[in-house]
Amino acid sequence: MFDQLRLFCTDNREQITGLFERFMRLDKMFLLKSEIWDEFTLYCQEHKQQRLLKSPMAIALSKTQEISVDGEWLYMAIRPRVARWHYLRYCYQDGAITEVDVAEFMAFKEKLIQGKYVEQILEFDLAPFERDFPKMTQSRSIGHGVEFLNRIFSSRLSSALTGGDELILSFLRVHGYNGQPFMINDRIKTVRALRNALLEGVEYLQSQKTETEWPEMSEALRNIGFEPGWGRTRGQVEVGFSRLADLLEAPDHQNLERFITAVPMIFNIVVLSPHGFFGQENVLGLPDTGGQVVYILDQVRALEKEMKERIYNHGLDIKPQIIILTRLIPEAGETTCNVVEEHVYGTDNVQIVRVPFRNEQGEILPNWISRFEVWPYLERFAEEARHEVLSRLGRRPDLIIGNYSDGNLVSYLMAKSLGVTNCTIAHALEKTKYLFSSLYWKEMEKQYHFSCQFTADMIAMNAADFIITSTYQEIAGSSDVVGQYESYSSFTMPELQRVLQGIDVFDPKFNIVSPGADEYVYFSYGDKDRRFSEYSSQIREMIYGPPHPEGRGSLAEQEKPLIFSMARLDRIKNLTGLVEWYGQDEELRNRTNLMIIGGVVNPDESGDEEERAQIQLMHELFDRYELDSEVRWLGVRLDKRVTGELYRMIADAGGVFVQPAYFEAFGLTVVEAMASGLPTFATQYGGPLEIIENGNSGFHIDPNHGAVTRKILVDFFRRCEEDPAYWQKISAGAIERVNARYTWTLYARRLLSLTCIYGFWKFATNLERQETNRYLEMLYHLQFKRLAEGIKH
Ligand code: UDP
Ligand code: LCN
Repeated sequence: MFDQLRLFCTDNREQITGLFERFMRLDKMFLLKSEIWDEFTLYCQEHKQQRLLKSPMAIALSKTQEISVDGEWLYMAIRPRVARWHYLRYCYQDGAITEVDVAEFMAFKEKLIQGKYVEQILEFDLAPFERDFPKMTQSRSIGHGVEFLNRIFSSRLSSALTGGDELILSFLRVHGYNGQPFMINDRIKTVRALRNALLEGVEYLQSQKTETEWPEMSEALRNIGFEPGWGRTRGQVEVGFSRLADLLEAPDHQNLERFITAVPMIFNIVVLSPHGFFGQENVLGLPDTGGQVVYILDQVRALEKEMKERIYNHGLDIKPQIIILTRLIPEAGETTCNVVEEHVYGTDNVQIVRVPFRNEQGEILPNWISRFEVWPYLERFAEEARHEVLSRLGRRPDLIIGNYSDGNLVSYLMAKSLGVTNCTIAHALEKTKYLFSSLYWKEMEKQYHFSCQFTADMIAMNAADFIITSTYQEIAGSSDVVGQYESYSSFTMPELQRVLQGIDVFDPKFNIVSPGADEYVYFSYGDKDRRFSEYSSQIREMIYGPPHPEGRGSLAEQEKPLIFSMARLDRIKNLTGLVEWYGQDEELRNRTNLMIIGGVVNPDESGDEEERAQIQLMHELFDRYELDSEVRWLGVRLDKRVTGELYRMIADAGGVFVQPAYFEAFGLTVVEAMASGLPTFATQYGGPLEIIENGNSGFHIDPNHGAVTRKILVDFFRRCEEDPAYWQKISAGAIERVNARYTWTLYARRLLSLTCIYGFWKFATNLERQETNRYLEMLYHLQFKRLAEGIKH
């Protein structure tokens, strides 16, 4: 592509110069994808250069994500395929196009911001540390890291085993619980002895009745060299023995995965989620408190259930335990965030444990603070949290799961000091949420402290043993859109750091494991027998009742279907955008009512800057478009059973759900609404692009093009009027999609299996990445801590 482009530019210098001068005259230093393409097509039209539209320049520009420009030079960042980048430089003076490296591209952007080239800046680059580390090469493999590792390492393992390597043997030896060894004892000293023991073991098992359980066989098997953990029944133990025998004969990756995931390794898990209000009631919708809380509470329930089932099938009698560590907030309003310990409903042994944030003098911070301000408190929090965990479990946990940037950093610190497998989950990487968040970090620093956050992200992501993402697009985007993790591959924060390789999305640590929606709460409106009818009148009152004390607006024409949306009242959620589209569209107003749940209606009750601005804007829109009899806005926190029934009641009346965010990392409300059977219209930026198949299980909307979105909505309601089966079709498609792809049972199975496999490979290979970890430690101590100390309260 590049050679053709260069040739084309030489042969068509005049047109190319004209086009690039047009870019320059826009008087912007940085142009983004859609702008670049729009300007290019306009140029072709205005200069009657339609042939350019089929030229190598058109191909290059269609893949250009960004252009940086000044009076002398123009730099293009081209992404020809998912997660692959090339950088080109164009010189106005001689018309030459040259390919440059990422460092030069960054340096040029820094120059534009700072007004001069700055030679010396911290360059952060992980590539040299990872040269020998196996990486995937195909973009379709991204997010399937464990399969890749299994494939490449099982062939290595195969040759190691033929050479008499004792790897499997030593791996089996490390397992046990509270002094009780599992799997094998020291009667088995070599691989050959293991093979013989397995043969002898199978022979013995075949002499036993099918229903015989481990305790009856334990003595005989112990004498051969086996300890508990192989299974509860004779049949299970035999399967385990045969699998291992097969594996020792010829390790293929599927067999290996099956065997490793059946080894008892996970009894205790620690989950970290410091920021926001983490609680089980009265919290959803408060600032920084949304899907992550819902995700974790559903996650731990599913994990505990799966752990119990696995432990039972291993033939062990151990009660698994999960601890969620969050922040203790003494002034916690109507929440329980001031309580040190809370049992998680619907579980046997899962606790929320709260540890405070302390200032330098050791005093406890009394109030909620924004997720953007937590950085100076995390190291101390990690230290206290570690003591808490050790004293409660009496041992190290088997897995630490970090959530969001702060939780991931704490999990990094804890896993490092405890030597435990560490998994991180981003939920929402802020970098792609805010335009130019790294380039203009300085301007945003006071409010957002992205210098800390992006540095913390790089440390935690690179130190994690494995990373779970909810979708593929979260890692690597799509052919047109840059992925959230991909945005960390290279970027610059002028005057602070230039990142040449921050994260590599081809790293096999990435695995897509999608969350679900609690199936006991979010199920189809058509499932009449399961409905929570006890809430019907309360919900009817909520929707159609007179003005609500914590709301604004009451619906005058109750027979119209509802457009519903619910989210935290963050700017990015764009609930105000939806209200504005509605206000502007007469037909939509005639055909439907709008209901919004989010935030609080009184700005004085909000402690969050962004939320206050949104509340004010919402009131302005009500006034400007006179919406009080067509839009109902409630600033309430609902129990999730009420929410579930609310979705369904809106579906009963032919309504829809709209998720209008400028960007949504995943979007649990989207999955909840779809599971309830609501036709769902959700942003095309982020997770919903992958959750919804446009036109089948819902619709994508573009929050930046309100008029188009309004038309999509109006067309839908028109079509439903002509053909009511259309609503049913989309509703059924939504339910089907969620059932097939987004369930917590699938999630828990996968997460536990990943923990076993990464644990094994970490033990068996050099997955430890010691060099990388040493480098990250420097970044933590010399860069992150210094930045964090700059934030004071
Ligand atoms: N939610 C709620 N009340 C609100 C706002 C949100 O109950 O006022 C719940 C919603 O049902 C969903 C979660 O909070 O379970 C929001 O998750 P999502 O992934 O959609 O967005 P996030 O808030 O995490 O960005
Ligand atoms: C955070 C978000 O912003 C949402 O998009 C996700 O659905 C949620 O976390 C759960 O991962």
